[in-house]
Amino acid sequence: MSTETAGDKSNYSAENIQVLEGLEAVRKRPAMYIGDVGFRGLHHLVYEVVDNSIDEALAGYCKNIEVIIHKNNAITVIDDGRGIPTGMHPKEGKSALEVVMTVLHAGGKFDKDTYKVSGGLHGVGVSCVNALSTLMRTNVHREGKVFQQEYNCGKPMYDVKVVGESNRTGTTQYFEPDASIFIHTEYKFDTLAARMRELAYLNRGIRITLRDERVEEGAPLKEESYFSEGGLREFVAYLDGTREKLIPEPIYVEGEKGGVPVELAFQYNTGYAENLHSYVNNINTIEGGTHVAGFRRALTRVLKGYAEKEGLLKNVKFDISGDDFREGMTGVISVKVQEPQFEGQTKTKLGNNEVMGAVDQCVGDVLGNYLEEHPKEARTIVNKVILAATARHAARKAREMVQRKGAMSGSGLPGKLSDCSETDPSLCEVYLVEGDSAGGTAKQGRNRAYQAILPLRGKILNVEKALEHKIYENEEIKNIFTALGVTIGTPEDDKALNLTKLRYHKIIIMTDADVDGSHIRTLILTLFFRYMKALIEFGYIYIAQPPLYLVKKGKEEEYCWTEAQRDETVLRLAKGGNPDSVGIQRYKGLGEMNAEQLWSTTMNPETRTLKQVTLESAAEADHIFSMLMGDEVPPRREFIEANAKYANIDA
Ligand code: 0RA
Repeated sequence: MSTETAGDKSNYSAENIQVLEGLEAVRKRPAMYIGDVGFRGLHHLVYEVVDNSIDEALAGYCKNIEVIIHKNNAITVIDDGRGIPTGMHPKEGKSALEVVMTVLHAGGKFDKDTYKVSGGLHGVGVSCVNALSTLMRTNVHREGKVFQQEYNCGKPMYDVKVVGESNRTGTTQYFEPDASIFIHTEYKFDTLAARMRELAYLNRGIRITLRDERVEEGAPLKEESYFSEGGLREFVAYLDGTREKLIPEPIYVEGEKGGVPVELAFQYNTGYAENLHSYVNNINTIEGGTHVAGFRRALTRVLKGYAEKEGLLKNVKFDISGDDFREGMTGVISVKVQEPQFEGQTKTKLGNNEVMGAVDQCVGDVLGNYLEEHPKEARTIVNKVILAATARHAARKAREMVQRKGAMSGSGLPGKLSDCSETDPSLCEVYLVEGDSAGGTAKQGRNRAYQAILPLRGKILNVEKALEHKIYENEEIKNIFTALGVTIGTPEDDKALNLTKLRYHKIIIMTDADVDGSHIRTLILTLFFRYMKALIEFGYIYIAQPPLYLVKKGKEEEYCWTEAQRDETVLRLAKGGNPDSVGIQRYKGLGEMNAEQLWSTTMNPETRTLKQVTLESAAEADHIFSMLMGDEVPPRREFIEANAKYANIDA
C-alpha cells in the first residue's frame, strides 16, 4: 500500500460532490444520525469515535485508549492500534483516511477480515462526528510517520500530509462539536466515565483512561482509568457492590456458538429484584431480546432439572415460574452479532433468532457443570428459588385482594387524588407531592384543567429492601400506581400494553429541598426504577425544581435557584448600595410558599423548569440505587454526602 499523500485539488469530481451532500445531510438532520442534539447526542460523538478504537482493540491490535476532555470542551481520543490506513483508496481516488473521515458509513470498508461489531445501533461512523464538528483533526502514526488531515464541518482543509516522524502506531482524533448544532456543548465527566467504565468491563483487557482538563489553574488533573481483567465477572461484582451475595463468586460463561461470541456472568443476592443488563455489540439492549430469552430459557431448564434430579422439590406444592429463578439475581449478558436486527419501541431489542440457541447452549453447558461441581452453592440457589416461588404466591394473593377492593369503589381512583378535568393523557400531568400540607397548597395553586395532585404522606416504603408482597400491600404505593392507571408487577411482555392505560404523560415528583425531600425523591425513583422502569425509559418522569431562595428589597422580590443567582440578585437589588439592606429568605420546604408562589415558581409551565429523569446508563443507575437504598449503610451515607444530586439518573 502506498504511503503517498493522496488526492489533488484538480480532480474535483462528482464523487466529491456526493460526499459533501452526504455530510450536508448530517448537518441538516443531525438527530436522524445521532439521536438528538442535546446532551445525549453530544456525548454520542465521543462514543462513536471510541467505538472505532474499540473495534481495533477487538481485532487484537490496540490495548490502550485515552479520552481527554479539553478546557474548551473539545475531545481527543488516542489509541495505539495500527492507525487508519493512509494510502490511496483505489475506488475513491483519494486517501483511505479521507474516505473514512468524509464518507458516510465508510468506517470498516478496508478490512473485511476484521471482526467489526461495536457501534451497531447508532454505528453511524466517524464521518458524522466530523460533519458535526467545526474543527476535527486526525493524526495517524504509521510506518514511521505522522500523517495529518484537518476538517471544517466535515470538509477537508487540505490533503493528507506528513507532519512528522513516529516510532509508534495509532490514531488520534481531536474534534470540536459545533455549537450552532448542539444545544449544550459542555461535556459531563460522570456521563463519559460511566460509559468508559462500562466499555472496559464489556471488553476485558482494554485500558481506557479518561482525563478532564477543565480543572482550575494549578489544581491536579482529574483522571480515571478503567481496566478489567475479569470482564463481566467484575462488572457484576461492581453492580452488586453493596448487596449481600449468596454465592462467593459470580457464575461465569464465556463461549462461542455458531459464530456468536457469548459472555455472561450472574450472581444471586439476598434481595428480591432481578437486575439483568444485556448488551449487543457493546450497546445496552434495554428491551432485551433473543439473547436474554436464551439465557432465561437455559437458566430455568437447567436449575429446574437439577432441583428435580436431586429431589429438592419434593415438598413444593405449587408451580415455580421463570421469574422465580431470577429473583435476587444480578447479571450481565454480552453478545457480539455480525448483523444485528434491532426491534421494539426504542430499537434496543435484539431480534436475531439464531442468538437464542447460541446463548441457551453456552449457558446450558456451563451451568450444568457448575451445579455438579458446586453442590453447596447449587443448594443455596435452589432454596432461594423455592423461597421466591413461595413469596410470589403470597404476593399474588395480596395483589388479587387489592384489585378486588379497587374494583368495588366508585371510580377506583384513590381518595387523596385531586384529579384534573382533561382526559387526554398526553396533555395531563400529575404532581406527586411530599406531605398533605404542601399537597393542599399545590391543589390551590394548580391549573385544575390539566394538573392533578397526589399528596404522599411521609416516607414511602423502601422497595430495595422490602419483600415483593409488601409492595403490593403498601397504601402509598398502591395509590401511586392506581392514580397513574398502571398495574404494579406486570410481566415483562405486558409492560408496553400497561403503559397504554397511563393517565398522565408527565409525572412530576415535587419534594422539599432538604435531606428528607431528597430521600423521598430517591425512594419514589427507586420504586419506578424497579417496578415500572418503562416510565423512566419513555421519559414520563420529571422532578420539580422549587426555588431555594427569595431575595427581597422593599417591594421587589425575586426567586433564585442557585447560590450564584442569589448573590447576583442581591447585588442587583442593592443597586450599588449596601447589600445588607437586601433580605434573603432560604426556602427549605414547599410549605413555606403560598399557592400563588408555588404556582409561579414551580408549577406554571410558562415559568417553571422541570428536570426530566433519564436512564443514560441503566447499569450505572442500578449500581447507584443499590448503593443508596441497599443494606450496607456506610457507603450510602458517603454517597449521599458526596452527591446531593443524582449522578447519572438526572438529565
Ligand atoms: C481498517 C484497517 C486498519 C486499521 C483501521 C481500520 C483502524 C481504524 C481506526 C479508527 C480508530 N482507530 C483505528 N485504528 C485502526 C489497518 C489495516 C492494516 O494496517 O493493514
